[in-house]
Amino acid sequence: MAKNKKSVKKSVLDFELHLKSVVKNYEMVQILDEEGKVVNADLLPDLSDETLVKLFEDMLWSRALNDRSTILARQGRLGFFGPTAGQEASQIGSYYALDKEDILFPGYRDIPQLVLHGLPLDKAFLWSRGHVLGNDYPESLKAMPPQIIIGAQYIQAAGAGLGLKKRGKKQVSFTYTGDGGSSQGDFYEGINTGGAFKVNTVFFIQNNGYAISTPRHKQTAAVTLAQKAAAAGIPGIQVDGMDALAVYTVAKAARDWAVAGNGPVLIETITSRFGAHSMSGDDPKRYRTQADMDAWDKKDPLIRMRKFLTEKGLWDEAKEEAVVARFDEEIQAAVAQADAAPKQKVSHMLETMFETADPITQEQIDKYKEKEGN
Ligand SMILES: Cc1ncc(C[n+]2csc(CCOP(=O)(O)OP(=O)(O)O)c2C)c(N)n1
Repeated sequence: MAKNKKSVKKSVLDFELHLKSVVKNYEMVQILDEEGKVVNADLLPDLSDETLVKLFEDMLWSRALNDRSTILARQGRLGFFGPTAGQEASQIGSYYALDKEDILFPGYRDIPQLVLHGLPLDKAFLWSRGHVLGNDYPESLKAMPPQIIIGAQYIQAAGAGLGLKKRGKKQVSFTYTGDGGSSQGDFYEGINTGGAFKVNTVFFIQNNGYAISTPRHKQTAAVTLAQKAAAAGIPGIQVDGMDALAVYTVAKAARDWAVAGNGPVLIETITSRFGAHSMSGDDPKRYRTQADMDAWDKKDPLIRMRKFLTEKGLWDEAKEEAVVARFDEEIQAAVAQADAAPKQKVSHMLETMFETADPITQEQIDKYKEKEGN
């Protein structure tokens, strides 16, 4: 047998060194610190003052939506609601890097991005209530309904990314899962397929530290979630998920990379959800310490963006009061619109399941219609 010319160095078996080098390769990207000071001017995105202000306004809108939805859920006026407060930089910052023509595969917590992409807010409320009209999307909206099966959207996004690639489109599919989602088989299948076919996709993991009550360190032994990309042969990058400008910059670079035909990117945003997992009886105080929650409160994405804009002379308290009051009015109007939707009937649900009903479904539709008296 021919001898290897180069002998493998003994250090290859130094697994501790290996782990350390992996950590080194996945340094978290940050542009704004907690005080809103620019700590990495090289990466500062070239956004106009107008866009910076709009980005912050959309983050405030998302917080207002979270706060109003929390109240509505407590009143029993919503069905499922996954709180989003704390994740505004991760969600809105990333969304700003994407295009209206890109295809969104959201998870259940990604309602803000879905609404910004074009889902009327009253329909988002109807979706929450399990109403069939909540899935009745405008023709122009390039998005799937929010995925409840954690991780499943990764496979679908990879498939859509492959379609875009094969058609030579300058568009991407983009999708979000959580830290828990990154332990799912679907997650690995999605990024693996994406890497093998160099699809037009941007994959996000919003690492908010908990999968319901399971902390990130019990979820996986991986040092970072971004490094999971290595197994798929795609770039993985970790970004401060409380810093909207950093998330935007990384997401924009990833989109450019994918659109240029290089394949997908996996982005891990380090973030925190300030509220409960959902409104179905979860109490974070039972699995999070007060010190942990206080530390994350200081990293609030709204605080640093507000300070940054104020320092630039683009923002003040009066502006904030006015926009937040307007958002609350708009959100309440959308609730009223959802309340006015026709009461859901079983026949309606069955009728909207297939474009053309098969004979058995049709029989059921007819039976229900008779019962419902129409
Ligand atoms: C395949 C699957 N298993 C279990 C569940 C139940 N479940 C709903 S949310 C959730 C935790 C998800 O946590 P993570 O992915 O970190 O996302 P986050 O909710 O924190 O945004 C689980 C286990 C599910 N929806 N789908």
